[in-house]
Amino acid sequence: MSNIKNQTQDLYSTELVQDLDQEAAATVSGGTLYISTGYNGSGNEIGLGKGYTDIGSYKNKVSWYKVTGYKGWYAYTGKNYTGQYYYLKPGTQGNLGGNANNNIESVLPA
Ligand SMILES: [Ca+2]
Repeated sequence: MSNIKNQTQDLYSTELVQDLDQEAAATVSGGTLYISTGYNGSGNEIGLGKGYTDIGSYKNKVSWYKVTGYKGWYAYTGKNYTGQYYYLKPGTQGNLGGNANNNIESVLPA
């Protein structure tokens, strides 16, 4: 539904990933941030493999996240990695509460 989703799918379908050695491939595939517009992964969901200065149609709608792999992510209340930010620890998932809920506009791998 968005450019973000198309870019993420391209990242994982590209032959370049298949050419990487296993360790590098694990790094690529392990750095995904999943976000959804509803609590507990409900609503629209997307997986992001890199930072976005503007999360497009998900902007100010994200209510849940999941971080796979070993890298954390920063979620910002403003575009271009500005405003208040939250550190999302690797291997965790949860609903966003308080000021974070429906307030994220950009995301960046740690
Ligand atoms: Ca929401």
